[in-house]
Amino acid sequence: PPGRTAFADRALTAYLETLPLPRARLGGGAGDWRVEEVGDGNVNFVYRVLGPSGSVCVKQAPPYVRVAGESWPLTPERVVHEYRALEEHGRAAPGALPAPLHLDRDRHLLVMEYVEDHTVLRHRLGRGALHPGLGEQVGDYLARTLFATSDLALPAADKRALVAEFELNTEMCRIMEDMVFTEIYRDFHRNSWTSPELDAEVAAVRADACVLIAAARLKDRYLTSRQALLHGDLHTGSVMVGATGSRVFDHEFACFGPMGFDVGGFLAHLLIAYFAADGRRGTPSPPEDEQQAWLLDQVEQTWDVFRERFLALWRSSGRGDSYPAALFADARGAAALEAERGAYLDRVLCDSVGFCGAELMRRLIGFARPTDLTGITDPGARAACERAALRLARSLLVDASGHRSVRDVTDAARHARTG
Ligand code: SR1
Ligand code: MG
Repeated sequence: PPGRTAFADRALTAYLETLPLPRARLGGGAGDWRVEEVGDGNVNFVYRVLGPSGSVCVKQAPPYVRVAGESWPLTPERVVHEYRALEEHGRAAPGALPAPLHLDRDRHLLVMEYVEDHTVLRHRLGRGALHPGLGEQVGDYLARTLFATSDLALPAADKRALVAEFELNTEMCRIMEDMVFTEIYRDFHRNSWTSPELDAEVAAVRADACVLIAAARLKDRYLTSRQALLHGDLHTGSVMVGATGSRVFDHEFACFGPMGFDVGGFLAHLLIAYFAADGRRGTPSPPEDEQQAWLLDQVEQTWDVFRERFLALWRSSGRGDSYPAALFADARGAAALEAERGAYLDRVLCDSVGFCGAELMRRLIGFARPTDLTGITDPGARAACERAALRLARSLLVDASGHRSVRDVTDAARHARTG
């Protein structure tokens, strides 16, 4: 039945021939098109279809988690939310996402631009490479998308309608709620870590009331905040990089939530790459290599650019219903509002630091451990860098507000690395 299994190549090309936009991009007809399965994520089937004039990407959501099969059912409706998030975020940050071309609600399938000559950021980082401008590009994406979908930019009625639409992505949010904030803190069959090397650390984390309370507080924030439309799973596997910049994709976990969930999630994966670089080389030891210094610089750049561009957008386009302009029209009001803008961003930083710690923690000891870490073949070297990352995760989680600037975060990463 449609949507239940991977497409056979011929069925896919015959199907695409019926769609005007993809057909125009590809050129020629179905007989001229080549299909490659390119997905390496946990959840969906992804194809690149190449024609004489161009290519498209087809993503199909089976009613289960691809890597687990039918033993782990999952709503295929996720593709609808992904498509809608591509539209909403694409409007806010033109050029920063692949262009959506077609949504088929019955087949649970979307077609989008295939971004040629780009590489998944995680793969690039795993080879020790840099991508100049990364922090600037992702910081800009975050500022534009999070601002545009917040109450600072949107009239309340429009915002409520969008919130209501994305509330329906509840099964995907449930995965995040469970995976990030709950499952890793107890015995659960899908958890995994470098065992036995990290057994004692995992036991200590689970017995640490400060960690458990901090994680629960963040879960509460994720559950209750409707601050902006999030990507919802922004990591280095959700960003493609190339000579012309970066593209953010894979919005299937999109929902309204706290801005810091996206910002902190991305920072966590830059930091995972930072620690993993030691694992690839052996035991952590100073000095940092060139990539590690660059990664910490990108942590700072991402936040600094996000903050500055968000503030600029607020000053120029803050026409939403919160902070009503009429109340801050005179000079005293304007000064008070400008101070409040800084305080708002300070609160986003505090959230981001906490969520960064939570994401680090779950990627070290839960399901979906990243290839930066699993690719380190020597368990001793892997455990050593993971131990350092766990130290940072704990400190960001339990003392988010103690990290008052992004430089406090990068200092803490250096400190955790050297023990
Ligand atoms: C159902 S597993 C979900 C996790 O794996 C995917 O790769 C996502 O990144 C998510 O964190
Ligand atoms: Mg994904």
